[in-house]
Amino acid sequence: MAHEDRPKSATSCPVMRIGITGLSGAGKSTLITAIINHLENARRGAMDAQPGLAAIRHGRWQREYERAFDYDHALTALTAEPPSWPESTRDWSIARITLDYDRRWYSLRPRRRCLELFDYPGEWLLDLSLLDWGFDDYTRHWVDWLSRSPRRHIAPGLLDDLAAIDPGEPVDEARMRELTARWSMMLADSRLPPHRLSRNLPGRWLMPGGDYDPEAMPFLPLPAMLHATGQDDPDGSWGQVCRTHFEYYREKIARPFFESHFGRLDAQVILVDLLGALRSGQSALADMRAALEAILEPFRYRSEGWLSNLFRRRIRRVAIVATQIDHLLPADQARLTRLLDSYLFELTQQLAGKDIELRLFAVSAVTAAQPREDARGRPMLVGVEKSSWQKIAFTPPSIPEQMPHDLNLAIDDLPTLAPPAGLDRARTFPGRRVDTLLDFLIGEH
Ligand SMILES: Nc1nc2c(ncn2[C@@H]2O[C@H](COP(=O)(O)OP(=O)(O)OP(=O)(O)O)[C@@H](O)[C@H]2O)c(=O)[nH]1
Ligand SMILES: [Mg+2]
Repeated sequence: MAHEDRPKSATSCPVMRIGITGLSGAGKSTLITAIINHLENARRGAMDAQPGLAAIRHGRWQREYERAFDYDHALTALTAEPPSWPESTRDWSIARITLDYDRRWYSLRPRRRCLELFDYPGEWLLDLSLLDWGFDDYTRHWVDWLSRSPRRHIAPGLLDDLAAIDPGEPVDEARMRELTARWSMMLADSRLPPHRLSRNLPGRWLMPGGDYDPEAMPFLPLPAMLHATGQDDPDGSWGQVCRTHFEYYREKIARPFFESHFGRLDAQVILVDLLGALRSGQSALADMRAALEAILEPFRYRSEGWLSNLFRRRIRRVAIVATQIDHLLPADQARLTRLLDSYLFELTQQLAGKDIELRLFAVSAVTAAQPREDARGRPMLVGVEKSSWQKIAFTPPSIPEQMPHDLNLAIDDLPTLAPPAGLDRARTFPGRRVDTLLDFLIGEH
């Protein structure tokens, strides 16, 4: 592992910091909880199958830090009777774990390392795309997205109403409030089933975090600006206000987040709800892939822009991880990895040979469904339904190994499950491939 020149923490322990992100509900908090649980149970063989992790003797979660990831809360929820999933999180936090290693007496490798898992909303990561945009680019993208299905149908008339605004006219506050309310609704509906679209910019509109209020400085795309003659819009006009607010958002909200956090990441994990996107079909799959391409753009081009420099300063490993695969039969879980591979083939091709290692994974952080056979010997899954707490048996849809080139693939709906009963902090949570993912991120090879 080439981490020897890492910064040290206050306790002089070399730090490895890994970003963990994914859109709301992708499974970040549950995966971080499962990772800490695996590391805490190192002594009990939680990671014995991974030679790269074999030297880890002990992992200890650190509670007493500012903005510490709330492992206590997640454990309380998962191990309660009946168990529930960790509550949804709305801001960033960091899980700090000290790792003690078994070393031979002559080994020069550190005997202790600090692992930091930086949990932040994937919605914010999507704002990467708009850092290079002017307000006209922002408008142009939204005109394109809103004029196509399914967004055209999610917000009927919204594009026309925005296009009818004369950027030179003074802002009408009531009209602004009405349109921003429709805008928020369009973003929320785009994100939710049945659409499950990913590129719902600006990212903090739906997921503001602690220090941003979208209503305080609202901005909307103004299609009429794209045909304007180029003269400056007067103060207080739609054009001037929306442009100023957009630039404020880009410079004072989005950019500082990347500047203060990204230069310090050694690796980045991006969780994707591939099963969710498959339930919604072609447009959700296309939008999610476009979002991933936009996010990984800084790695694709060897440009000297600040963004590329910032990202490539440290980040060497990127994992794209399909989550919640316990909703599938074991044979389909393996096929899902190949499907992910086929889905993201072009992206992995583009990044091959660049100075990052991109790897795809399909994991279940906490397996909630158990494989069984029905009376005729056919495989099925049993689990407990999340809202009704009823025990259910279901036959999940089978998964093909290849993604059709036009992404025209959809699977049937799947039930949402409650966590399994009987989880205990002192034993490894049942999961799939959490250890393989960890090995890729921090393993010593
Ligand atoms: N079956 C199963 N469901 C999971 C698993 N991980 C997450 N889920 C489901 O996904 C939901 C969201 O998981 P979280 O871990 O809270 O996801 P998150 O990305 O932290 O979500 P936010 O904090 O809202 O952004 C949970 O409430 C569960 O319903 C898993 O490993 N197996
Ligand atoms: Mg969370």
